[in-house]
Amino acid sequence: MIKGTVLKGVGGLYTVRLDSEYSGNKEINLRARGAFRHEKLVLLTGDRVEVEPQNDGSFFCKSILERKNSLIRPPLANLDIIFVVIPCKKPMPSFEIIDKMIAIAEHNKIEPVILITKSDLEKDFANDMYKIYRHSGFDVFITSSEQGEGIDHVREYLKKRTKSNAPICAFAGVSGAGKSTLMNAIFPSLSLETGDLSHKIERGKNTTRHTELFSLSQLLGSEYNGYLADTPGFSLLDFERFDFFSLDDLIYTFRELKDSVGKCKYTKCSHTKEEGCDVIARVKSGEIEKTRHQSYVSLYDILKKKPSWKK
Ligand SMILES: Nc1nc2c(ncn2[C@@H]2O[C@H](COP(=O)(O)OP(=O)(O)O)[C@@H](O)[C@H]2O)c(=O)[nH]1
Ligand SMILES: [Mg+2]
Ligand SMILES: [Zn+2]
Repeated sequence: MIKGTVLKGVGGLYTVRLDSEYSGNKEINLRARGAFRHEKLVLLTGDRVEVEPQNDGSFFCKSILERKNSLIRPPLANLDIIFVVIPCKKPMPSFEIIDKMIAIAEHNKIEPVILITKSDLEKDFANDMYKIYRHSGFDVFITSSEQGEGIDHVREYLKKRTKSNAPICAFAGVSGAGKSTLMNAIFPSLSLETGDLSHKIERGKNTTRHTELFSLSQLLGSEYNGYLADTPGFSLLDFERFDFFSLDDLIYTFRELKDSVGKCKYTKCSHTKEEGCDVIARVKSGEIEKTRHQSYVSLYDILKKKPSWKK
């Protein structure tokens, strides 16, 4: 059986990188068709598939292997590491959006790594963010594609993470965060399209239209494995409507909060305002960052309002 990974899909035509060469080819194209289409299965970038060569030389997708996870935004399957790209300015980030992205990643067993961009625009804010997320238990990088800050660190980090594993990694964040520019700075051979935010809206064009995986053995060298994706930025409105998980799961998506489970005065503690709450005590002592707890409370309120049939 020939297996491979879906690198991209544009207009129903998918590019698959095979695990080993077939007839001298490592990459093939295929269309989702026949029986496959009737099952209403939609291939996602990152999917692991079994393919079969046809008599006419084309390929047929036999099955999609079980997914570790799948996201709607960015539209990707089997993600292992998500680089949450946060600009210091232009557009100004909100902690709630950042922590929501992190929570969604954690819930889907995707490791969030924080990439602060455009540090040339707002150095103090970059440092504050760095402290908050390091203290909360994440790997964090401060970068400026403009000034070259942090670029080598991120490249080295990718090498470290892909030497003995083959993770699927993606850069994700709001439109205009500097994702494509940063990927170009790390890997000049990529030359991804980048653009000014206001410019994009004016022309109604989104510079990164689809999600494509790039092979890290091609970008970093043959001793490295896995894939890296640039993703189309989402607008904040898209993200507001984002439907994710239930109230009971929430605490487990905040890695530094979940140690408090079972330690509060009330067993049904919501960790938002109760007396005798271990989370609140740890916020007061400075062990938990205030902004992280504030995001937890906002997400708690959103999830509480969610109709029960959606839970
Ligand atoms: N000042 C500054 N601007 C940046 C930096 N990185 C990206 N930009 C600008 O931010 C805008 C959006 O960048 P882009 O990479 O297309 O963002 P994406 O939508 O996240 O892929 C572009 O006008 C870039 O020139 C940076 O490090 N510093
Ligand atoms: Mg882009
Ligand atoms: Zn509590």
